[in-house]
Amino acid sequence: MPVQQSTDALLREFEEHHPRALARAISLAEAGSAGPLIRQVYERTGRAMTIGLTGPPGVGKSTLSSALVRKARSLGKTVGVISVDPSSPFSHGALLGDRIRLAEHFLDPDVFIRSMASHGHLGGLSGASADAVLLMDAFGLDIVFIETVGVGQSEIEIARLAQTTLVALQPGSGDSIQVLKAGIMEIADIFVVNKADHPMAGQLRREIRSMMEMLDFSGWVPELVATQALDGTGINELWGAIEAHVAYLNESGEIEERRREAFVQQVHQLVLGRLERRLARSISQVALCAGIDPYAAAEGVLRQFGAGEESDDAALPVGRPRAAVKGLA
Ligand SMILES: Nc1nc2c(ncn2[C@@H]2O[C@H](COP(=O)(O)OP(=O)(O)O)[C@@H](O)[C@H]2O)c(=O)[nH]1
Ligand SMILES: [Mg+2]
Repeated sequence: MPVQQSTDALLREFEEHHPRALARAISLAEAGSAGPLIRQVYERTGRAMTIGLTGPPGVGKSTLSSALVRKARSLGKTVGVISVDPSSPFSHGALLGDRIRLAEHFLDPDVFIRSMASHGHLGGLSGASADAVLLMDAFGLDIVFIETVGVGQSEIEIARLAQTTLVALQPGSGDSIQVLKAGIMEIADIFVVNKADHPMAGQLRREIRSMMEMLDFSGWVPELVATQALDGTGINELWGAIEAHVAYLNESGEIEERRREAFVQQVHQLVLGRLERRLARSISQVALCAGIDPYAAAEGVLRQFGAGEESDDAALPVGRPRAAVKGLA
């Protein structure tokens, strides 16, 4: 089937709200081919509440997701859940755990659960996840949860897709402080101390508070909520904190900033992904030239991209003396 025709058919089903159309659309996103569809549905995005959930494996993120989905459903909201595991593309252990934890929602037609992998998206897994968020949003889901498995750089990127980011930490695990040091502190809108039934829960709360004292917050100061995801203790408080954050974003106008950041990140990844592919081709061609030195090779490659030394000059604003512009640098 020609690509155009299949996109049209998919778009029609998507607009008619067939869950299988959303499922197919997200599979396209994983393969890096959802572009044409996203261009068609993009104007319908920007309505969903997006909530990122990150933290070390085993802290209870999927159990928390499940409890939050239950809460959202009790409020009559339709929900999407995206589980992402950037750290282990070949092991589906964490994703299997996610499916078990979320099992109670599988039969609910208003809950759409999806695990993400990246087969060929230009922007890698976070690019595919960004597409999935847009697709769920355009599909009309009220709330989209994005769960990532770890606390590395790609998790931080993925968390940035969300308007509200929850960082879940586990009492009695020495890695909490490591997590806080790894740049996670800065992305948290809400800290969740899960497994509050654990004897070390109070100590972890104190540790988070004292780490927070070392940072300067302008605007929103992260909330700290204790939960027991298994029996639902603290979930209402957590929901209240999420709503307070969303209200803050709307009242302060920061919501626009967050949207812009997510947009910039997505464009950056798409452009970078495409450039990297072309770059790899150009470099391997240049590398075949016998006797070329690395600087000459780099210059040759950059020239192919219109970014050689001469073309840099050529790109200076017209009508401005070159010397003056150079002096500014
Ligand atoms: N004691 C206790 N165990 C919990 C709690 N929340 C989750 N768990 C358990 O922690 C384990 C890991 O949970 P999971 O949601 O898969 O964590 P994830 O890897 O962060 O998604 C499971 O065995 C859960 O049953 C809690 O509040 N208290
Ligand atoms: Mg999980």
